[in-house]
Amino acid sequence: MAKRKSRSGYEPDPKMKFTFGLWTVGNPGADPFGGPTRERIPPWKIADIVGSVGAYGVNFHDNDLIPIDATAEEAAAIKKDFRKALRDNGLKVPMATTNLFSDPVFKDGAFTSNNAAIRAYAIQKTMRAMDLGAEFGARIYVFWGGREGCETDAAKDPVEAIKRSREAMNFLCEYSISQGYGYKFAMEAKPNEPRAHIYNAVTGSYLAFINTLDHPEMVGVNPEVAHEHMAGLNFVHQVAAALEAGKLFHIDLNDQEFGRYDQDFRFASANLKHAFFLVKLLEDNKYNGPRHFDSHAYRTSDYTDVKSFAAGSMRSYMILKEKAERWNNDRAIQSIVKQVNAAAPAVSKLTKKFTKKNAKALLAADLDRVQLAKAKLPYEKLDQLTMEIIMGVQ
Ligand code: GLT
Ligand code: MN
Ligand code: MN
Repeated sequence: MAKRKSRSGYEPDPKMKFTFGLWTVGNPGADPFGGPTRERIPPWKIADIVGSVGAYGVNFHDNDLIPIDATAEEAAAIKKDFRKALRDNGLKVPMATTNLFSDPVFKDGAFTSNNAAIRAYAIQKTMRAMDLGAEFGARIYVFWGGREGCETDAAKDPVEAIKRSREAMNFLCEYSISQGYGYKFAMEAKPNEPRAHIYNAVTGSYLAFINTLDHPEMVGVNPEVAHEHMAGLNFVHQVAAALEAGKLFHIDLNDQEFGRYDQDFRFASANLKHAFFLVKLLEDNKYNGPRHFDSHAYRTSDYTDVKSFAAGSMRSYMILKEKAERWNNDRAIQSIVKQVNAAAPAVSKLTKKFTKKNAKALLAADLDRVQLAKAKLPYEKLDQLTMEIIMGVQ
């Protein structure tokens, strides 16, 4: 059994590529019912916080770094300070994205807006934001269509919305290629908030959409725990589908109570069992992209507590990673896993590939359903052993 580490033994491992967004650690704590509870701090100061907790990198939307109405001189000064903070803290910028949701121009969407000039502006803004990301070394570009949706289907043709999204993605793929940026695009789904209904509501929708693009090889997904849980889905299964398809380009880790508003809680703070299986899935499958924490500290926190929030996110991941190893090395668990995964070489070789011969042999095979149904499946025992690992007594 793996040795249990001391309280201080779960430092963030750079190989995990733990990242935070300027918009997450710098979130000032506003909600729909009240204004900010923390002062807004500049990007370089946010980078200092991210660096102080030992993270790998920091990501941004164009306007997290450069305000939408900044002059060229202001932009240059902000970039200079930010670049210095990145250097001082040894931080990378693995991912960048575009804010296509805050400004009133996007109130009815960006790429799917009914107004062709707004659609063009959204693409133009994204091209500029891609330039900015590339300037800081970003190689992953996230697309979260926060306002790509509607309140009423009277407002927008949903088929047209898909076509408009495709046109934008095809254009931007070509832009990345022509600029030599080498971006991988990661599409992020969400079912609702801020719109009543957002198109491509779940990760699976994007997995289907990607294959209709001109450059599907450039495009993958960025699933977020909270978003799939808002939809009542099993996030681990969504991520597994993306992994298996070779499309998990980025991941947004946070937490969310089922059936509530978009909470963006600290990773592993609400649904520990799901968080455990998620970490196990990522580690077992050797996911090596960034692990981004897309969450906010409670509105009650000050910036000292924000540091606890950021450090805690990474620490919980490291703890769950150790628990996943413990699960993989636990003799009682592995013997059940082995027992339930019953091998049947004589028939499984027939189903590997369809041939007329295999089909004929399979039809003739002696598969006694009554006998087969008798195989033991001690999943209660297996789950209890799993829970005891999660609860820390195994
Ligand atoms: C916004 C959203 C997130 C997205 C970010 C990227 S912005 O905070 O809630 O889920 O990942 O645009
Ligand atoms: Mn969210
Ligand atoms: Mn997200």
